[in-house]
Amino acid sequence: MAQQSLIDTFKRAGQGQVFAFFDRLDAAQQQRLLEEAAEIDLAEIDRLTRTLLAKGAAAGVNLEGLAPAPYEPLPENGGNAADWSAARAAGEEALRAGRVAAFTVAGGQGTRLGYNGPKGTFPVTPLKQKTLFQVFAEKLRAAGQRYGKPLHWFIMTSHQNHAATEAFFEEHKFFGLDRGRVHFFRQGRMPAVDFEGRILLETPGSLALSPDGHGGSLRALDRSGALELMKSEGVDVLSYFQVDNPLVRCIDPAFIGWHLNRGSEMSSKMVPKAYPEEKLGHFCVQNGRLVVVEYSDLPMAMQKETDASGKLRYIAGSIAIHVLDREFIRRMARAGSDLALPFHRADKKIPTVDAKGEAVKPEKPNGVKFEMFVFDALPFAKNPVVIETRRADDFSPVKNAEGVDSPKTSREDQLRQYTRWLRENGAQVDTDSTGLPSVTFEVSPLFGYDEASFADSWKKLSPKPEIRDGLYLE
Ligand code: UD2
Repeated sequence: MAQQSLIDTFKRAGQGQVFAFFDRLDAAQQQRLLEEAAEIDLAEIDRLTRTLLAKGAAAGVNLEGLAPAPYEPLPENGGNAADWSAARAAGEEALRAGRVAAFTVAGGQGTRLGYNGPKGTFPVTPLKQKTLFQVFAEKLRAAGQRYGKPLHWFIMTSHQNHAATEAFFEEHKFFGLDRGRVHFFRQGRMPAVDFEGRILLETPGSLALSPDGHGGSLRALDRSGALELMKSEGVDVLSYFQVDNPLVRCIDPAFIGWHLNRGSEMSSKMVPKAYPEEKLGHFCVQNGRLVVVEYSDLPMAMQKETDASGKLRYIAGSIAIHVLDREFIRRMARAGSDLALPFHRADKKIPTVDAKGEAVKPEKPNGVKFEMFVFDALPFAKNPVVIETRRADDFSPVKNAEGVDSPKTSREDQLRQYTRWLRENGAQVDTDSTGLPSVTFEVSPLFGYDEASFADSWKKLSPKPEIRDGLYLE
C-alpha cells in the first residue's frame, strides 16, 4: 500500500522511470529501490530542475558588485598584535571550558588521488607513515591534554566509506582517544538527473546517488543528533577541517578566539594565493556580505588582476578551515530553501542504464550531480571574520597522486615544519634553500602539534637528541 503510493508519487512528479524495471526485481531488490526512493525529496529535485537546469538558467555565478574581502592580517604582516594575543587568550579559555569540538569532513571520494579506501586511511607522515586519521587523532588527543578537557570529534563519512571508516578506528583502538568522544555519521545523498531533470538509475534496481557535498554537513550534523550532543556537553564552537590536510591546526586557539571575540557565527582562514591559477576559493564581498567564489567560477582575468603595488587583488584564498557556531549550524540546517545553502550543478559522466536496463558507460557528460558547499553559509552568518594564517603551519593537502598537493609535497612540508620548530628552539638542522632537511625524521603530535606545544616538550627533553635519519620524537 505504502509502496504503491510511493511509486504513484514518483509517477505524478514525472519520475516514473525510476520504477521502469520494478517488476523484474526480486523482493530484496525492490525493497532496496523503495528505500532509496523514499530518501528523495521530490520537491527539491523539481526546484533544482527549474532553477539550475532550465534553458536560460544563469550559467555560472553572479559576479555583479564583487570585490575582494578584507581580512585580519598576521601581526608580522601588519596585523594588530594586541588583538591577536587577546584572541589567543579567549580561545584558550574556551578550550579549558570545554566549549570546543572538532569536525572533519571525510565523505569525499578521493578520485584524484586514485586511492581505494577512505581518504583518512591514507598514509602521509614522513617516517612512521601515519595515516591522516592518526595525525588528527593525535593532535586532538594532545590538545585535549593541554587544555585539560578531552575533545569531542565528529567525523562525517559517506554511505560508501562509513563502514570502512568505523572499522579502521576499531582496528587502531581509536588511536588512544576515548571512543565515547568520537562520533561518525553519514552525510546525505542526492540523485543524479539527466539534463531534463529525470532521476537516473545506476542499475535497474538502484538510483545513481552520490554525496551531497561538504555543505551537506550542516544538515547531517543536525539530523545525526550531533548538535544536540554538543549542546548537552556544553560545546558551542565547532572547528571544521577537511580530511586531506595533515598540516592543519585541528585546534587553533587564536582562530577560535577571533571567532568568539567578534561574536561571529562562522569564521574562516585565508592564505595569500601563491599564484593566480592556484585552486583555492576566493574570499570576496558582494552586497555587503562575505562570499567565497570558487576557483572554477572566478574568470581567470579577475584572478590575475593586481593592485597598484603588483599584488593580486583577489589574494585571499580559502583553505577550507572554518569555525562555526552550533546554533548557526542548526539555523542553516533547518532554513527554508531561500535561506538554506544553494546547490551547485556539476555536469558529469554518470553510469546508468538504457531503456532495456542494459548498463551504459557514457563518454561525455549525460547528466548532473548536485552538491552544496559549506562556505556558502558565510553570507548568512552574523559578523563573519576571516583571519590570515601561515600556509606553512596550516595547509599542505594531499589531493593528487603526483605533482602539486601530492603525498610528496605534503611530506616535505611536514619535514619543513618540524625543522622550523627545532630551529626556533635552538637545534641544529641542515636543510636546502627551501628549508627541507637532508635527513628524514618525525615529530609526533603527542610531542608537539604546534609551536607552543613543541617548545614546551623540547624544553623538558634532556639530553637533546641529534637530528638524524630515523629520529622519532614522541
Ligand atoms: C576545496 C575547496 C577549495 C579549497 C580547497 C582547499 C570546494 C568546492 N573547494 O577544493 O576552494 O578550499 O578545498 O583544499 O570545497 N567532502 C565531503 N563530502 C562531499 C564532498 C567533499 O565530505 O560530498 C570533503 C572531502 O572528503 C574533502 C573536502 O570535502 O575533505 C574537500 O573536497 P574536494 O576535494 O572536493 O575539494 P577541492 O579540493 O576541490
